[in-house]
Amino acid sequence: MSNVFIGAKEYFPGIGKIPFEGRDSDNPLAFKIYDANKRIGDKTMAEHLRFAVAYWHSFCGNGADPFGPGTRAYPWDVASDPLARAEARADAAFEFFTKLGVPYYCFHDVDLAPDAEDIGEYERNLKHMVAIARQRQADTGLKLLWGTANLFSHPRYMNGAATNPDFNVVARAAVQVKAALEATVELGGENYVFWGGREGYAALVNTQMKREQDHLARFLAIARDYGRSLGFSGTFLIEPKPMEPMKHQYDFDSATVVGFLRQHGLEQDFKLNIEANHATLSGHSFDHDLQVAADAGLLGSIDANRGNPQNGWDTDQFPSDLYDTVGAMLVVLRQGGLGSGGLNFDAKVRRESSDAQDLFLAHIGGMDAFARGLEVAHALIEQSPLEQWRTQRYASFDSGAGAQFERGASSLADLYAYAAKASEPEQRSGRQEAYENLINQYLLR
Ligand code: XLS
Ligand code: NI
Ligand code: NI
Repeated sequence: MSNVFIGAKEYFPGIGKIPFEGRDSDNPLAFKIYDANKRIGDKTMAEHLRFAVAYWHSFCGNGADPFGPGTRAYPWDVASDPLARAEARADAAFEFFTKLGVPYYCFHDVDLAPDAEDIGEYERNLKHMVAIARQRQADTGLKLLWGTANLFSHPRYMNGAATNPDFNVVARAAVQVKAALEATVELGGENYVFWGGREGYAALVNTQMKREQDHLARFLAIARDYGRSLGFSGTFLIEPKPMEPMKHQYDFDSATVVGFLRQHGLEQDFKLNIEANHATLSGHSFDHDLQVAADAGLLGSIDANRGNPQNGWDTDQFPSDLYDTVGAMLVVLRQGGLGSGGLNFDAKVRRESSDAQDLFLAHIGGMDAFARGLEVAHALIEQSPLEQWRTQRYASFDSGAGAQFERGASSLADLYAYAAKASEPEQRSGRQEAYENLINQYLLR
């Protein structure tokens, strides 16, 4: 076992670099499917999947829920000085990233550095921690998939950040976005995320919805301009979520955000970061929201997790359902990959999972689940009749009157004339069961 650790202290003793051991291994601390350098088509698994670890769930969240405190006492959370705790947390985080073997991580400003109401102190804390993270990135080769600002935890944001009815709060939110953009640029972040947790309403009766949404668009535009002025050439990402914490959130789902971006002329700089559990919260499936974003040319990145069919909230569990990961990777492969995006595990171990090892097991499982999704989706596209079946289903639009209609060259009267000459259309089965059987057949191969 190699002793990979970063700072003065090892935070995950007894756990070395996670190896790939293949499907026959029973070692819980080994990958069974994810083999970073294995080629799938024209790219390696690592290049396709671009995994990232979420700083907040993995190093800040300790299992607390509305009914009780945390269940995990973290060894990096002991110093009385908040900056010293942040430094220890960064050591633990980079040790974890390295041992796990992921290329990327993601953070909110206040995951990395202690928050402060005094703006100068907040900025100093963040700059201090960014310098440390920059050094750790250089030491380990880790990269930043995206940075973001937490505009939902501090009580000042209870009525919203960019959509707050009070301009003073909107301006205060800009302090954090400016600092988080600077941090992201300083760390070479490839994307910058906006998740509007409080951008919505608790009650429509006290809300001017259009005004709030216009403010949001304006805020995003000036944040974009500031980022570009710093030389940020990456993608800005909006992460849809329909509700929780608010009763209604403006970035409801993919379709809503696509429309919003186009309405406000933001679609050149902004794409979507689709989170599985947010898609299901909005009443869609994960692959539905991915497909809507992809069809708009706006699928930028993925927050990989899953909900729980029995619960109505954002349980942020680690992805383990292979059917889900196959569905997601079909969309990703068909659009030619995630570009500068990646698969960020915006997921937390259960409150009941109290061993240090559980964090590794959770990520190993999630990485294997997506690696298998990748293998199966690739085989379905390249080897199975799936794509041919789908194309065949629309064959009547490939030539003749159907092609003319698709080109926009037919009138309603043309269609009438065509139908009047033809006989009653032949019944064509949708063959859903055949498609589902095909997926299972390839999953079992
Ligand atoms: C919460 C969101 C959040 C974003 C980043 O539900 O998923 O974690 O990904 O602010
Ligand atoms: Ni979430
Ligand atoms: Ni998320």
